[in-house]
Parts: sequence; structure tokens; C-alpha cells
Amino acid sequence: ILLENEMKKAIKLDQFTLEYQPKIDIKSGKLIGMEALVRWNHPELGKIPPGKFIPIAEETGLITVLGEVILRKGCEQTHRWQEEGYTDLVLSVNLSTKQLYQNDLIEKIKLILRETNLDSKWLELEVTETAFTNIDNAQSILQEIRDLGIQVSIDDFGAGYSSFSYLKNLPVNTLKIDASFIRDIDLNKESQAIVNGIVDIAEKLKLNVIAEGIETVEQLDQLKDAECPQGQGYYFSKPLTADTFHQFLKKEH
Ligand code: G
Ligand code: G
Ligand code: MN
Ligand code: NA
Repeated sequence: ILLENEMKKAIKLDQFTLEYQPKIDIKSGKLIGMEALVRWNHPELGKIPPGKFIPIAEETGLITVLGEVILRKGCEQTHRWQEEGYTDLVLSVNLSTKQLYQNDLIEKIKLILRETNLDSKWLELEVTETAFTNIDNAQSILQEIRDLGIQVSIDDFGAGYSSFSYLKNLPVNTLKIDASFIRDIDLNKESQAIVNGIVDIAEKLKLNVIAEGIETVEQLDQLKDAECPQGQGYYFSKPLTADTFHQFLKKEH
């Protein structure tokens, strides 16, 4: 079976769905938003993880249309939740590097926001550092995204070829600390020091920070000590279907 063909069919048949993972304000414990994560339950092959099909979508160029499907679904759902009174939630959507340099990206985003009636201030795009190999190109496209009123987050921050020049030159709002630093933060002095350092730099640069992959109360305690403002991970909640996330909202508010 060629996954590329299956993906084309699945897009036509609307078989891609989204899950939503809560993002939490660490001090208050309040919900601040959710990260959309794409899911594919293939009728014969079963659940195929995004780590498997996203790279193929990128190689084949299918990520362009799949990315639009994902963004539209996320914006539609967020607007629906807003209509039910959950008006202060930011939707984060992962953007692959290929999408960032797609030449009609800005037009497509504008169209989707208009069609789904979502105000751009409730949308955040998560971009990894691999998108920043050409910093001038990255700067101009990120600036266009910011000019639309959309927020930008550096995903997996610290895991790749992080360079401080990104922080100096790129118009980003948030650093999302890579889960590898959180995994051993309660045991490892180096991870503690790095997380503390990222939080301090972010504060001085007036950037937001979120820690991802929080699984235990010990990890959370370390992040409280570091005064990391926001967190995400299985400790709070795994990614939830739209229905289950709705239950979570009702409990929360
Ligand atoms: O959801 P999970 O942890 O299995 O995701 C695995 C990888 O797939 C992560 O790197 C995540 O960023 C990526 N991913 C999940 N959903 C999306 C999506 O909607 N778009 C893109 N481009 N990547 C995604
Ligand atoms: O690359 P990105 O950060 O977008 O990927 C997020 C991925 O991490 C998703 O596939 C999500 O399912 C997964 N994830 C979210 N929270 C946790 C967690 O606490 N522990 C682990 N191991 N994975 C997580
Ligand atoms: Mn992400
Ligand atoms: Na990440």
C-alpha cells in the first residue's frame, strides 16, 4: 500500500481528525488554549501516527492541502467553542517547514480565518527551528504572519540547532521548551539550569514560555521553581477528541 495514495483518498473522504491538548497557566491551573494534533484512523490499517504520515505528506507536497484541512478544522472547532461561551482559548496549530514557505500560505490563512469567522488573535502557529535555516526568509514570512495578528511559537525549542540570533531577529511570541529538557528535569541539574535559563531569557526578551511533555508532579514542581508560566503534557491531559475536550471545558469553567 502506498501511503501517499491513501492520504489523497483520506483527504477526499475527510478521514483526518484533530485532537486537542490543553495548555495550562501553571500558577492558576487555568486552561489557556489547546494544541491541535492531527489523527488518522485508516479504515483497514488502523491508527497511523502523524510521525509516520506527516513526513510523507511533506515529501510528496500533500502537506499543503492536508495543512489547510487541519487549519480549517481547528479554526471551525475553536469558533464553535467560542459560540458556546468559551471565548478566551488560543488555538495552536503546527506548521511544517514546507508549509511556511508555501507561496500562497498567507492568502490561504486569511481565507480560512474569514470563512471560519475566527479572529486571528485566537490563532497561534507552532514552527520548529528547522524552518529557520535561512533567517531572512524566515523573518519576512513570520512578519507577514504576525501582521495578520496571529501569534508564532518556536516548537521544540532548544532541541535542534537553536541559535540566539533567532531570538534577536525573528518576530516570535513564544518559546516552547522541548520535552527532552522536561523529561529529566527533576533529576538532572543540566536540564534544570537550561530550563531556568530559557525562562529568564524569555522574560527579558518579553517572550512567553511554555514547557511541553510534563508528565509528573515532580516535573511540575521544578517548573514552578523555575517560574515557567505555562505548561502542557499528560500530567494535565493527553490530547483529547473534540467531544472529550468539550467535556473538559464544561468541567473547567
Ligand atoms: O501527536 P503526536 O505526538 O503523535 O505528533 C507527532 C509529531 O507530529 C509531532 O512532531 C507533531 O508536531 C507532529 N504533528 C502532529 N499534528 C500535526 C499537524 O497537524 N501538523 C503538522 N505539521 N505536524 C503535526
Ligand atoms: O512536535 P510537537 O511538540 O508538536 O509534538 C507534540 C507531541 O507530543 C504530540 O504527538 C503529543 O501527543 C505528544 N505529547 C504531548 N504531551 C506529552 C507528554 O506529556 N508526554 C509524551 N511522551 N508525549 C506527549
Ligand atoms: Mn507542537
Ligand atoms: Na514540540
